Amino acid sequence: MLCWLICLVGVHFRAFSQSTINSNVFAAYYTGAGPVLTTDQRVFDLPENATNFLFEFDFGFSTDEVVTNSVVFDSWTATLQTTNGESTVVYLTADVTGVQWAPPTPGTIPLDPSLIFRQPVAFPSLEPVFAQRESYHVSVPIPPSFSGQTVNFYFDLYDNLNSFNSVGWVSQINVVAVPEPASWSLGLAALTFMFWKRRLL
Ligand SMILES: [Ca+2]
Repeated sequence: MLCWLICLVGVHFRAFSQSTINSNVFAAYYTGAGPVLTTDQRVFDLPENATNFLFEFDFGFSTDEVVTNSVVFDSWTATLQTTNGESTVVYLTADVTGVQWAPPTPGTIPLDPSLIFRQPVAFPSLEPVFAQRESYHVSVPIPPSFSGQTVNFYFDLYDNLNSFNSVGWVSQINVVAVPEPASWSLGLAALTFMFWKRRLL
């Protein structure tokens, strides 16, 4: 896995962006189409205070592969990189073994996996249906070195070219402000009131 991530990060300047649906809203990519690597690429101009913002999106991965020794599995990997290539962070990679959050990758910015908010969501209706599937709503932090930079947000589908296929998908990707503690408190107060009122009814 580690070797594969290093190769993947290094190949981005040559990656070909190809969307099968609509890369700006929802895109799904399937193995078996020929290329070893298929990339969803989205460009963002980040503000100077990028650490005050998060990337927010849904993603999922599904596969017919099974866990086998000595096999590099099909995978679906999210990476953020400045257009000058100086800063890179790997947010996650998913394969038949599950999701690795912020996998340590040489040459990239380390990220504490606990800083990635993730919540399971329903898998969309995609054909064909594969044996194993997982999907999440995710918010990821933006490291300081990305402030004021033009960046590429990549989702890469690696195809190991065996007979077992996979699909990776990603929703619209939004840049959202980090919630203020005050708004969290207000939201919590509103929820508390709502549940308290519901118990009285
Ligand atoms: Ca495969």
